[in-house]
Amino acid sequence: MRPKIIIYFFLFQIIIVNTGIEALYSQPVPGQDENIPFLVTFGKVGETSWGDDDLSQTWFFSVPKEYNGRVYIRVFDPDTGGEHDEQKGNWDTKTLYSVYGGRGVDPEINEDSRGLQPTGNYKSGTLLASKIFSEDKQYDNKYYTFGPFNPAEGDLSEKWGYIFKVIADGAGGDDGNLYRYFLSREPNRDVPIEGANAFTYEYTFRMWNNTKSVSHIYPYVDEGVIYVKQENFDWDDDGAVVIVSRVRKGITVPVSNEDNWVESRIHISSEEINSSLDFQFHKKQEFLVRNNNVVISIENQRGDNLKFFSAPIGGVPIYKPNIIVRPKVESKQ
Ligand SMILES: [Ca+2]
Ligand SMILES: [Ca+2]
Ligand SMILES: [Ca+2]
Ligand SMILES: [Ca+2]
Repeated sequence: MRPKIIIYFFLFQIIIVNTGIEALYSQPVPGQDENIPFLVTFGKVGETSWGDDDLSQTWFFSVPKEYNGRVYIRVFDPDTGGEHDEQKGNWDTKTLYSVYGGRGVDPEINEDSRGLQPTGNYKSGTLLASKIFSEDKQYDNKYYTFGPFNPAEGDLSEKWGYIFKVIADGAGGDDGNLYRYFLSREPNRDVPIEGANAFTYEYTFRMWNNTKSVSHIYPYVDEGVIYVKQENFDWDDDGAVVIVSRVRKGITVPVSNEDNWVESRIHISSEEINSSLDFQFHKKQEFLVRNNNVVISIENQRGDNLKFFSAPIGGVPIYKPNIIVRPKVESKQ
């Protein structure tokens, strides 16, 4: 390459990074802007005081209608044992991962499908693949890959494209299974699908064991939202949860301590409609709260749950001080 061409090439790369375009290409779960090390699901007889309220976690992967390649759903460290996981007594946790497609998956049509509680018809759709993992050296600190799937095996939504649902259920034992997902176009590598995304309605995750770390999740605020109710579980009184948006510099919300839910209402201003909020999880500075697992969900005034996207819609919201609004908080503990 001649020097001039090289300069143009690097300028182009800088533009891509600065505009956040790369976010559209990534489907790691947790997402790359979230700074969350792992998802967590405990075994069937896990104690909720360890940080998982319902021993089940549901995620959705959306693939654009235009994509006609293969789809793989990769799970990193699907086993419970060895590295990454949270031990209680012997390693005895079993986790059932199930992948669903077809009609009935779309959570905007079928509320049970959202998997807020592992009850009712939350396993709606057609089972495409499933596998149970226990302590297993073969998959410790390694990937297991579901697929290939044809995009058309997902549930077609006009808005989101083809939707696949993945449920991790605690099927036995009391240890915590920590894991991650990646939606890939290849079976043995993480290769993102352009325009794909992932979302959940109830996020159960592990915080870093580092007092300096800040984790984020990005709920999307749709038309017609007046206020939202956030609910967080088992935060271990670990510092502060702060909400930032393009018109909100940062407000703290009431947080839970041990094995309890705490909720509060946050009024939404019109400038926050059609954008993502940034829920920031700032760890306690005075001492390290270790192995903190936490659950969060958010619903609007109609009781409809907001989606948390791994690649935030509209990008990571940045506070812009030139827009003046006065958000107020009503807490209801
Ligand atoms: Ca492991
Ligand atoms: Ca155990
Ligand atoms: Ca694991
Ligand atoms: Ca916790």
